[in-house]
Amino acid sequence: MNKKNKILLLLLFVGLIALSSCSLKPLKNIQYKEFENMEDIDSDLIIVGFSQLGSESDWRTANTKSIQNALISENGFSLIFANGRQKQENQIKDVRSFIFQEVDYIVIAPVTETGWDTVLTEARDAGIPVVIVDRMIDTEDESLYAAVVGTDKHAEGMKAGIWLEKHLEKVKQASDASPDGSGTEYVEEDVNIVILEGTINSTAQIGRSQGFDDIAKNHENWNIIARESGDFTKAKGKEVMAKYLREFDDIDVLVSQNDDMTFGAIEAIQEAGLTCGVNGDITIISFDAVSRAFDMMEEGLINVVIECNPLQGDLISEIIERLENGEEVPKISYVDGKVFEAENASIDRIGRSY
Ligand code: GZL
Repeated sequence: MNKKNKILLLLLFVGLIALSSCSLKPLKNIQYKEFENMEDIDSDLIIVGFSQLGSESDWRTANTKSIQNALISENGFSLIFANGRQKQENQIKDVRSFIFQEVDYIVIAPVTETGWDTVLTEARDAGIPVVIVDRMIDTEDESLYAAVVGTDKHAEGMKAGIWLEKHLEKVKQASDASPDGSGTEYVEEDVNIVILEGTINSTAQIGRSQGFDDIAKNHENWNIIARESGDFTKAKGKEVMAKYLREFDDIDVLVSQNDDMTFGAIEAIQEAGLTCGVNGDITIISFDAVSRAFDMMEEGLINVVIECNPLQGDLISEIIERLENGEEVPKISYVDGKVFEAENASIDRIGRSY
């Protein structure tokens, strides 16, 4: 079916939805590009259906903007966006809607790793290439996707563990050189760690947990006394941290797998009458590096943030163009991230776009 007919079908589909809106529940969260008239439709546009997993965090907002800003008509694209609201069943419906509309490509940020084989087999059988972004899917069948664009979550978890090793070494050196000159023997005290995990079975939760654990297992005095999901949201992060603070009276370190959960945890810590961050009661390691996290590092409330770069739109656009031209593309492409510490936050944030 040529592009013109595809777009006619799309308009017919939209028209049917509009006419039947009184009876059918409109396909929620599906935003259609409005075409004034046929002349507005450039039949050479590459039509992309984008199933975003949700809008749960500042990181997700930046990721969505990056992709929407890259897949624009000036760059040769027509984007259909769907927000899955952090539910796999919504994303599966959205992907099926894209298949029905015979889009040219499907881009999906899968909320969790498992349960995608059936719907992605339907996409493959319909001849629609799929680009997985941000998080990964767990499948034996690599033919279900043409490419993956994301970040190395296991490496991010290891960076957090390595930072904590260095931080504790600095504390030890400061203790050994204690001002009273007594050369107090630094006792390898127990380091009590609590973890706020992201959405369970998401690549970010799996990778960051395994990466941190791979470092923690080398330290007998590191005690991970609690780990529970805050589902990457501020509200749930605050709720779980408040529970930790009720259960434990000696938390030394919080490892929070995204900044939004960290923001909630900081509120819980302060409401419990404790301090956090640089020279605080509780050392905080966070992930993402969104703008508000830099604000909090500048206030000394967060010690370190492990960056997970959400700006993936340009790379996705480039990969789709190469696929469209029949070129080979890497199966997995990672965007790099850095480690930002409170002491350097004011300088490091200069020029950042999110
Ligand atoms: C990481 C991404 C995570 C972010 C969270 O790649 O999947 O999801 O760390 C977001 O902020 O909710």
